[in-house]
Amino acid sequence: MKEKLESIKKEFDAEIEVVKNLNEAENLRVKFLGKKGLITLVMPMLRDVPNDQKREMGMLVNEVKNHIQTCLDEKVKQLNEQEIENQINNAEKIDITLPVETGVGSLHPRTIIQKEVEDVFISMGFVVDTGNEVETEFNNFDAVNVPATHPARDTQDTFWLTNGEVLKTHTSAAQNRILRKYGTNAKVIFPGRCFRNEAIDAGHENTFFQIEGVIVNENVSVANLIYFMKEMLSKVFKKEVEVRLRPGFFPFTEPSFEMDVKCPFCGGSGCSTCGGSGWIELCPCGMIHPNVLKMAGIDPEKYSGCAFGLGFDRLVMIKSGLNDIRALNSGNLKILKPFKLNI
Ligand code: FA5
Repeated sequence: MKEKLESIKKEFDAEIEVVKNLNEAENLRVKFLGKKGLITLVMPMLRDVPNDQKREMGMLVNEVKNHIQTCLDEKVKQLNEQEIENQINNAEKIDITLPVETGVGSLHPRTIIQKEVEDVFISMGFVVDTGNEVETEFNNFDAVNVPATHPARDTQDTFWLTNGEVLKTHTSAAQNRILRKYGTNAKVIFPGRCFRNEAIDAGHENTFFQIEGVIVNENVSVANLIYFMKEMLSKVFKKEVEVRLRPGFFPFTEPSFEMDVKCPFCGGSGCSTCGGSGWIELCPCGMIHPNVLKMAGIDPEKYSGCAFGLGFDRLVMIKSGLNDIRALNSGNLKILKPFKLNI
């Protein structure tokens, strides 16, 4: 029996050396330790061993069995590690030289141009602030001289919340808060999203953007308004532009104007961007109404101010050549991603 055990051990030692994978290791385990394996088959021989040698032979069987089990465990461990190594090095290696569709995004046209406009204002000494999207009825209407009975309310119908607040219809809704915050030395712009109950078409959205600005100090006049607007538009259109003022009406400015810019594309001769008129209407503006200053705690006898708005989507469309405002809120990457500035 001893010889038999030694020959099994020898056979096992030779075969384990050439095992190349987990499958072969399992076959070896079955061959030597399985129910009908060589070690199991040798056990009945113990019966014929003389009693005084039984203990020694029993220990030898266990020794060979343990040897086989330990060698197999070690082999399986090695093969598993090798398998992981192979996966890392070969099969699952990432080839960084392959061209990959990364899906990297780009800034929305609005964001690009908003940053551009803000930078221009900052360079002229303005502070950039912001307004709320949900506003009180007072701030959106009453504080800018549009009391409940004023017909101007009808032109800016909006989405009313059940608590009586509104989705702001214009950036002017922040005027009262901004004027209170910056007081008699205000030089602030405040861009923001606005909402109106609109019949939507290529030029009108229910959700759109405006950029508004106010300047308050002693002796602020229309000249300041024209200077800053002209400077801003010249920088945005990257050329010296001509502007003109037409009379306008806003309850919160007196006098009120519409500022047009001479079409930077055709130079005033008429093209599709300016609709053939040679001028583009861009900035509603005016001198801040004394009532609005008073409601913000500023003495209109001593201080004056001007305010201007910018239909921001309009500017984005002009600069990007988009002819439908709805594309801006669409999330349609085919339109928005290849966006390039015309100017
Ligand atoms: C106002 O909203 C005033 N608050 C602007 C203002 C500010 C005047 C400060 C004086 C002093 P108006 O309703 O005209 O004004 O809107 C201003 C601009 O916002 C428009 O010229 C237009 O470019 C843009 N706008 C208005 N409604 C929409 C809409 N439904 N969709 C897209 N743009 C709009």
